[in-house]
Amino acid sequence: MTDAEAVLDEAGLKNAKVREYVTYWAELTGAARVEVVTAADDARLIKEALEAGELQPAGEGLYYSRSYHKDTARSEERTIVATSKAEDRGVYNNWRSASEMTPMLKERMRGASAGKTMYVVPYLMAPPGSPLEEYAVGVELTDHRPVVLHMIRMARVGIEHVENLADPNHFVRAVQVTGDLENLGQGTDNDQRYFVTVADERTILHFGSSYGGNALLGKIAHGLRQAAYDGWASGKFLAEQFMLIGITDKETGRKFHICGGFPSASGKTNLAMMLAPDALGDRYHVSFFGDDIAWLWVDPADGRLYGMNPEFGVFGVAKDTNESTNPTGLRSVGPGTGAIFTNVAYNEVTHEVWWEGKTKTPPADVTGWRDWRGRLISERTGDEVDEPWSHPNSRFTTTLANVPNVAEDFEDPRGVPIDAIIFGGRTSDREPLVRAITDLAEGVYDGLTLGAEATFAAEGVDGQLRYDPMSMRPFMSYSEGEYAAHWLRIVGAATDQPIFAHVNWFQKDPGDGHFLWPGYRDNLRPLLWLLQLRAGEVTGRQTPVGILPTEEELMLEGCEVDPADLATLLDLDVPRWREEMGFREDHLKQFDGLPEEIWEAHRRVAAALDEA
Ligand code: GTP
Ligand code: SPV
Ligand code: MN
Repeated sequence: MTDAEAVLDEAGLKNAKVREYVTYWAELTGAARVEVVTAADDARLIKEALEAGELQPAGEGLYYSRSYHKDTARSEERTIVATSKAEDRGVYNNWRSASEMTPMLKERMRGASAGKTMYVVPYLMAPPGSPLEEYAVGVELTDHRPVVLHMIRMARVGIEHVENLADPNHFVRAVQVTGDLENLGQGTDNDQRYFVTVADERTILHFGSSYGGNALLGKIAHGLRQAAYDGWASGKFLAEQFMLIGITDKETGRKFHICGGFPSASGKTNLAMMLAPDALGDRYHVSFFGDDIAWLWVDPADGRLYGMNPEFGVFGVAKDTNESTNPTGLRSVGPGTGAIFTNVAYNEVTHEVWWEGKTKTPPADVTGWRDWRGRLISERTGDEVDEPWSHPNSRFTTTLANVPNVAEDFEDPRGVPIDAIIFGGRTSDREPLVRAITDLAEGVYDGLTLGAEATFAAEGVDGQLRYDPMSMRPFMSYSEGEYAAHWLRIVGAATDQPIFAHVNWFQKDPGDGHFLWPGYRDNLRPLLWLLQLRAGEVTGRQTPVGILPTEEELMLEGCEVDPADLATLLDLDVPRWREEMGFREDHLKQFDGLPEEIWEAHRRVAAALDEA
């Protein structure tokens, strides 16, 4: 192999701790070459990837890629948080001891990058100058060029982020080794993959995938799991799978910010890219700050909760993105954006891409079209004819700057003050359109009891009804009891408290299964009501599970919702809720050391339901 030291010298990478880390892993993985990457290398790397067939052209400045067909989503089962303290074991973090996992991962990675290039990707998961910048620095080592191209879009990449650190050792070590994808036993008893965050050593070791959250380590492994652990260990901040938006009232000039968690593939990106409904667009504007991760802290200077998006790009679900659901999404991957589409359908003649829901029906002329696995559509027979053309977890990758409604101040290192925190998921019954919660413990309790249908963003769980606390179930890195206490401490330190709410865009008619709420752009309506409630401009009606809007209070002009459906959306199914309280009790009982305030909130809600 080439001399890693010489490569680092040539790149001007001087941080001795980073150099040590790079040379150690170059040696262990047996990579044939080392290459240091900066965002400015993008055009060259794109060209190389096109030549190597890792990417295909998909229009002007647009690219297409396929991942290995057994490597298309996060694997929750194979994802582990390891530390040296058994107290860090939670219900969802798949805790194992670091002394067991680190040697195991090293063994798997040993020699596994032979013949390949090991790319060194220094990155920052924060706008430069952020008060949380010291937690945002990392260096991903990857042996797969498309991972580099995704990282350049999803994080701020360049050696400047690791030079001149106050503590040269304070960066996340994030190693991704792809392995022999065809022989890893994905999904079998002999599964070789492991995706491990050694949280108390700030080291991420992912073996056996080059797709999405398994491989773009700045994103959820660092931005969520590691950052959540750091935020708790330092006592300074929260890191959550939250979107973050601004809403401007153009009439009054007032600006509001809402953040909130919906489980994977449950509407965060769509909400953040939301165009106000036509009838409200003259007055209100929604701006995009983030669609998947928010870090939250309190500024003692003004006592407000602040939030920022650590990411630089969007890794969004393609399915059902179209002119009516998400026109902003389509613009953000338009010509010249440098966007990369993965695992959608691709036309090798015209270079077009297509996914389910992009248009009502697939292209009529199937000439040149191949499905996400690369098989010609024209050669489909029998049952294959009905199979989707794109993978349900197919995605697009683009930078924030390409998002038409990105906020002017999206890179402001100070972050933005948070007015409201919302939770929501795919819940086909019980959960009304919106219910507001003004008490902190009850808000945290509500987040912890978020129940929803799981999606295809993770392998093998699609459609399962399960609790997904704060939408963090797959990203939880320490125990849930501590997590709840940390939430109460951080948000409790704000003298100006945000309002909480639970929203649900996914209630269905039990008869024919249609969604009761039109969703997408219309989701602005319940959010405006929530802000009005916080400002004391509406009162709603108090129920045992929070404040619900009355029909008159919701701005419904131009909204096409069936009156009977609307009545259901704004109603509370009390018997169903009483039953739910029993499930919640069992769910919460799993968590050791859950703060008494959370149990009190649970009992308060249960008692109110009994009286209702
Ligand atoms: P991750 O990136 O996996 O964390 O997902 P996400 O929460 O950002 O979900 P996203 O916005 O990408 O939406 C996932 C799927 O839900 C897409 O297929 C959307 O079209 C669909 N969806 C989003 N919002 C709505 C809505 O209001 N109503 C309905 N019916 N579907 C929606
Ligand atoms: C999710 O699954 O919640 C995502 C996509 O945001 S991934 O980066 O694959 O985790
Ligand atoms: Mn996500």
